[in-house]
Amino acid sequence: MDKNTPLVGILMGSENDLSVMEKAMDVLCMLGIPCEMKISSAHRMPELTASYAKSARERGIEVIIAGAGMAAHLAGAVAAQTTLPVIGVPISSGELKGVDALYSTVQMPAGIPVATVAINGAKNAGFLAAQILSIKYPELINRLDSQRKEAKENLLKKSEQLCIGSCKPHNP
Ligand code: RP5
Repeated sequence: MDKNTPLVGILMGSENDLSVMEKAMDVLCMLGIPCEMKISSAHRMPELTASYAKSARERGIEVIIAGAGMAAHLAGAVAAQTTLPVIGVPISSGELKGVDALYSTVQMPAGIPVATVAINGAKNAGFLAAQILSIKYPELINRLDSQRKEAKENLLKKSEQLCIGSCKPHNP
């Protein structure tokens, strides 16, 4: 894996999506996976979105994560232009709080899939991208396993603390 060549392209429809989408980048950085982030609106920048998707594979990108809110067509528009795996992140914004974006992102026609995560599920988009890449880059398998082990240990610690708390004598 060349640290200077992004393997994952993270796209978002607006700068207002950044606080959600940067969580995908955080996960990829934690796992040592080079990535790039760009704003590319399916509606406001349709030509740029298409050219990014069309040229992604030849630039070395292996997975694309695309997040957008409201009438969220970004992930689908990207998937229409590439056979790279595309992970869609519906973002909560506007009156419908992401349900509109979820439906727009997940309901793709047969043959043009978008692997859709939960509303604001950018962290899982990062993990899913890493798991896809682990097929080709086996060094990621240990990193993913360690991350799960760490998450489990953190939960066990929290669980022990809960038990101590609830076992305190009750003084009315
Ligand atoms: C989508 O519409 C963007 O992804 C964003 O989530 C939503 C609203 O965009 P802004 O008006 O905040 O730029 O295209």
